[in-house]
Amino acid sequence: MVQLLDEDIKTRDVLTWKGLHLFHFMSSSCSQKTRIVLNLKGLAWESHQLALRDGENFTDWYLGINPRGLVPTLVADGEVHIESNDIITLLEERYPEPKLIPAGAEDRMAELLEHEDDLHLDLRTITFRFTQRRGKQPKSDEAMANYRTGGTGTVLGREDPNKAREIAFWDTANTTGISDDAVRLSASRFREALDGLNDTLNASPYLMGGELSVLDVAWFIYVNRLRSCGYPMEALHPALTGWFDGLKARPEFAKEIAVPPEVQAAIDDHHAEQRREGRTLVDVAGLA
Ligand SMILES: N[C@@H](CCC(=O)N[C@@H](CS)C(=O)NCC(=O)O)C(=O)O
Repeated sequence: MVQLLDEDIKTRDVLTWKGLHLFHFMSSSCSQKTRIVLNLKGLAWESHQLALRDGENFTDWYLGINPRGLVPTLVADGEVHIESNDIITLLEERYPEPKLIPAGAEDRMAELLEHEDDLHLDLRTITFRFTQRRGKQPKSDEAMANYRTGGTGTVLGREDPNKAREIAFWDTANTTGISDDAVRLSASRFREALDGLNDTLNASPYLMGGELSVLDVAWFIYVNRLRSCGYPMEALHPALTGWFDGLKARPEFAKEIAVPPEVQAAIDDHHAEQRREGRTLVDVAGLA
C-alpha cells in the first residue's frame, strides 16, 4: 500500500481535508479504474481534475502530494494515497460493500494487480502512438523542468526509482518518439496477458470466477483503451468481447469511459491517416 509518509508530502494543506478527494483526469486509465470502483461502492467524493496535457500534474503543488506526478491520488481524511491499485484495494478494505475482492483471495489479487500495473507503461506506449496525435513533443520543456525538480522525490521515505523511469519515458517520447520496436514489444506483452484472460473467461463469467472483482475493473479499462487504439480484440481474444460488452452496459462503467465527440473525431482522423500509410497498430505490431 502506498500511503505517503509525512516526510514525502510537501503540500501540507491537504492534511486537514475531510472526506474523499480524488485527483484525476477524465481519460486517464488509472483514474477511470478508480472512479469505477468509487461508483460501484456508491461513495461520495470530491473531484479535483488535472489537465495532464497542460502539465498540471507537474506543478509544485501537485508533486507535493504525488511525488511521481501521476494521477490518481486519493486524499482520504488527510491521508495521501497514490497508485491506483493501492487506492482501490484501500477502498475495498474501508468500504467492503459490495465485495470486490473474494474472501481469502487478497494475496492473489495483489499479485494479479501487480501484473496489470507492470503493463502500464506498455499501455502508455500504445496510447501515445495510436489515439489522437500527440505532437512532436508531448511534454513541454517547462513541464519537464518542473517535473525534474518538484516534490520531495521520495515515496515511503526513500528516493523514488519510479520517477526516474517516468522521466526516461517522457525524454524518449519528446526526442526520438515512440519507436516501432517499442510498440511491438508492448503489444506482444498485451497479447500474451490477454490470451491468459481469454482462457479464464472461457471458463468463468468474471476474471476471478463467478463474481465481479476489482480485477475486472482494472482489465476493463485496459481492454477499452487497447480497443480504441485499434487492437483487434475480437479476432484475437473473442471471450473478452462478451465480458467487456456486459461490463460496458453498466452505468458505473459506461460513464467513466465516455469519449467527447471532438476527441473521438481526432482519434478517427489519426486512424484514417495511419490506415492510408499502413501504420496502424495492427500493421506496426504485426497483430493480424
Ligand atoms: N502505477 C500508477 C500509474 C499512474 C499513471 O501512469 N497515470 C497516468 C495516467 S493513466 C499519468 O498520470 N500520466 C502522467 C502524464 O501523462 O503526464 C497507478 O496505477 O496509479
